[in-house]
Amino acid sequence: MSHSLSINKRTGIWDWLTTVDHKKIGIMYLAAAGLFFVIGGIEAFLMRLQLMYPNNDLFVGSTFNQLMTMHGTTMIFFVAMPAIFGFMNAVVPLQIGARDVAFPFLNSLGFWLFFLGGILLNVSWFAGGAPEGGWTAYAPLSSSSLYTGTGLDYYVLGLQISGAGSLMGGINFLVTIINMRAPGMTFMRMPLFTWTSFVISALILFAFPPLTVGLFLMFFDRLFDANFFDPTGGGNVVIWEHLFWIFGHPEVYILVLPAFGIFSEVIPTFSKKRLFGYHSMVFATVLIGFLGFMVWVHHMFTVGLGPLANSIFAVATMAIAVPTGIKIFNWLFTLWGGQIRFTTANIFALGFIPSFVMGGVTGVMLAMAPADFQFQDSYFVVAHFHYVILGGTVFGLFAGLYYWWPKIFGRMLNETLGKWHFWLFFIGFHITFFPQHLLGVWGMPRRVFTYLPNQGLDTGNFISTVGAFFMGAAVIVFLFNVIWTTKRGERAVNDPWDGRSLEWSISSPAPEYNFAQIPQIRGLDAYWVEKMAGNKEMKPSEPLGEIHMPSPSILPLIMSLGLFISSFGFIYHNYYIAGAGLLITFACMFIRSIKDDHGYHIKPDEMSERDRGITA
Ligand code: HEM
Ligand SMILES: [Cu+2]
Repeated sequence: MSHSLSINKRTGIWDWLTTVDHKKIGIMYLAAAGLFFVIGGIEAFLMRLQLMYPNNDLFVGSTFNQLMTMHGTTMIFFVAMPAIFGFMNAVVPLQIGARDVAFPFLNSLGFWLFFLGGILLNVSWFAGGAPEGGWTAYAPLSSSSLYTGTGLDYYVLGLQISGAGSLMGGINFLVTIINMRAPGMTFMRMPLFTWTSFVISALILFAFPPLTVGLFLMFFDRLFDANFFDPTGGGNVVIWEHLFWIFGHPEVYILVLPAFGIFSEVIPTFSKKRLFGYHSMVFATVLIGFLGFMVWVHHMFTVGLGPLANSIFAVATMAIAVPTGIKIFNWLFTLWGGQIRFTTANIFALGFIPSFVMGGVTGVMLAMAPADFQFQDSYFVVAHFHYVILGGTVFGLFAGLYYWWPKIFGRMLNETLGKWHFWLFFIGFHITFFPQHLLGVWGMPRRVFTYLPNQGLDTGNFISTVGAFFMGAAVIVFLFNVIWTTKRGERAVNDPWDGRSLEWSISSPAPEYNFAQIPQIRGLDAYWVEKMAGNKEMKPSEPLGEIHMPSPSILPLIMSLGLFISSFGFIYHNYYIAGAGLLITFACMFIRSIKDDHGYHIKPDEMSERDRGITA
């Protein structure tokens, strides 16, 4: 509308609801992931309580199935995904020397879609029961309304809405990383976390559409009695499995590659060495990303696709061990001879290595198709995937939190509490999940709510639940650390860890425009290069001038609310509400299209002296 140059300063809650600042959106992603982590963690804990003793009757039948489904779905879609987006938002623009992401408005929209999708899914608890088809929602458990009330409708629409948000986020980061790197920041000078973010953004671009299509078909099956997957109407359950795993397998790499990126930042920093084999790390990342799309059928060995298909996918799966092995050795060689500092971030990285390697080994075991006929749907599988997603992704997320917390929040997390957190978590993790390998081979099936006494499963299950107590304690220590730090934590300097990449060259937390002057990049480990040349700061690539900023907007939230409301209309077959919700969303899109918004400018005298480089 107007070409106003006034600064739209907003404060308090309104600021958070309307912000398009990638750093604030990053914090909101992290906070939301934290909230869902607590919910998903409680669900896990309740399941373990039920399984602590044979013939227990705490949460049985449908209740257990709901806990299991919601735990898995929550952890994957509403904890690991948003936490990764949180770090990407908080870190990637800083690492490439950019002032923002390519599409700030879209970034905010992506967050609100994810968040309201997660809320929608959790509403199901209070609306007649959560979904109970497992996080994979296999048909016909999921496609026919005969089976599970409205729970699965919440699943379908919750994932659809949040999936749209993830797709937008992925596209945004692809464009940001391709287009917005500072002068001199070639692809081969990008920090590894940015590299992994780039690769997983591409994976999101290709992996989420199959899920979207699958969910739409399931939506039609459930709400309009179509028969895509429901065999009673001539549908085909295997098609759903293909669509799901064409998304689902790359998804596990979407979750773990950024963790690899985090370790590739943390280990060199705390070894005071450059990352060993940078080029091979980049190559391995791209190769893993590519192979991630070639192996989805290893989730379907027992479907009956035949020995030829199974063999091809088995070999392709095992091939991924090669680039992954390259990465593991590069981390070890980075540590070798380094001046290692055992900070909390670094011990999470070090603890990750053996844990993840074990998950990798059981992965290769599962990849042998004939062996998989035995392991299939046993607790061995539960042990395997927790070793990779917890030992990989979650360890990575915690390492990243301790590493970047000062940059994100301007305060240092307490290291003593951090160490307590690590040891309780690490020990608890192995106590919980190691016995599950054995339980699996001893015959305990996956997704069961009880077992009989004296069949050799009692001790293993008991130990496993004891481990869960340790992990619960660890998370409480961490939450306490967060609260304590926010109140009285030590203030962070710009570069508390003697870091190597660009984000450490600016103040903690970063000013809203990130860089008063976009820096000139002269090599890999851009900031380290300057430090070694005796410089305290990056060399600017441009004179100090006005900085253009995007305006905040409430539209992304309202747009997402429209879809949220409309979902209830679909779930309860009230098409007035469904239509009204969609109308809200389309109206927002219309307003966004016709409104002429040029953002605003920050003038040099509005920047703090420190960020302008006036005081050293
Ligand atoms: C905090 C400790 C955790 C404990 C104690 C725990 C425990 C469990 C249990 C008991 C099950 C049910 C297994 C079954 O009956 O088949 C389960 C399933 C699952 N968990 Fe966890 N879990 C934890 C953390 C995580 C994390 C961090 C993730 C992912 C980021 C995760 C992802 C999953 C998935 C995807 C399933 C499968 C659900 C399904 O089959 O629908 N879990 N977990
Ligand atoms: Cu897979």
